[in-house]
Amino acid sequence: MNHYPFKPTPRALLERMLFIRAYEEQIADFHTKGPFPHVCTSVGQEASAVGVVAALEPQDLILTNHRSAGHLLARGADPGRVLAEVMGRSGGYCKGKSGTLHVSAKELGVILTSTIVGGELSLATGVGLSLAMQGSDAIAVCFFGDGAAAEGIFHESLNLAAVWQLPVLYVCENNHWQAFVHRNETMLGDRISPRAAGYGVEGLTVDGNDVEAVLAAAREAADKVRTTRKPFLLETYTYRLRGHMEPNDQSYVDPAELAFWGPQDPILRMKRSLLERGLATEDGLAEMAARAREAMEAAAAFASASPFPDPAELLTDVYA
Ligand SMILES: Cc1ncc(C[n+]2csc(CCOP(=O)(O)OP(=O)(O)O)c2C)c(N)n1
Ligand SMILES: [Mg+2]
Repeated sequence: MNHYPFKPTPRALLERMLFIRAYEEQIADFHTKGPFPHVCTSVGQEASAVGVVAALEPQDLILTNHRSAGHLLARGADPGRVLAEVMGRSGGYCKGKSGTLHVSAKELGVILTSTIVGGELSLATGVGLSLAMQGSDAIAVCFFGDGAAAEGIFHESLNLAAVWQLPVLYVCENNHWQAFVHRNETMLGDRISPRAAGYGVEGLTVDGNDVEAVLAAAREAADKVRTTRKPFLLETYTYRLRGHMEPNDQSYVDPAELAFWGPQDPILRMKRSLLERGLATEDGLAEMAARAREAMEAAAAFASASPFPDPAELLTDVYA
């Protein structure tokens, strides 16, 4: 698979979502087999990652949160190296020193995973300032959750980006959950994007489970940020189909909610759409999914065979 850049045809969009899903399933599979690091998966949110990232240019910089694998893989990260990082192996993107919660892939412009909820928001504003000072044509893109949007740092980051006119595309993945707390307990109203108006920033909510709708909205938003050099708040309205982290636990989730969102799975929807439009066959879709699974088996073999970092490397690549 040619990881990056890719031409976002309808089939390629589905293929990349399947690739991410297969990666997350590989993580879940590891958890059924024995001790494995906790990982926050993004099952159900693949359209948000793929649609937004497909709208970006190679020079753009991405900051993300604890649910970052989809963003990395959408950008073309090698799943073996992402997995190796999760497992603390030297073959990982950060030589096994970051783990899942801090992984970055500088060569892909994915410069930060923040495990501090909302931390990516203020850092993205800082990256936007840096791009503005350099006169760059790149934009910064910041993925964060609905929970982060309830923090004070959201206000400070958007306000400053608006006042200083910084080229940042803020992408709120509103997945209905904030760890083990339903967003109904922490916010009134359904949407995050109307908050943008309070800062004089343009905001938009898109159906985050429709990958082509996300791509179209993200293109429009990214173009605006690129040309006006002002921030934009895009909300991808989606749903987290698994628990907060692996191993999966959804005992606290209302089964009726899961039953509603299950059929809204972005991969199911895109498959149906391709079949209806005659852009794929059932056999073709099965082959596509099988290729993704094979790629993940190879990734798992690579990561498992990768050695742990040499203790002599403990203090290299570390800022003090
Ligand atoms: C500052 C801070 N507070 C609390 C946590 C613990 N925590 C990790 S993820 C999370 C929920 C985040 O929810 P949201 O921003 O909606 O992101 P999602 O997990 O849904 O992608 C919390 C509270 C943390 N990592 N950082
Ligand atoms: Mg959330």
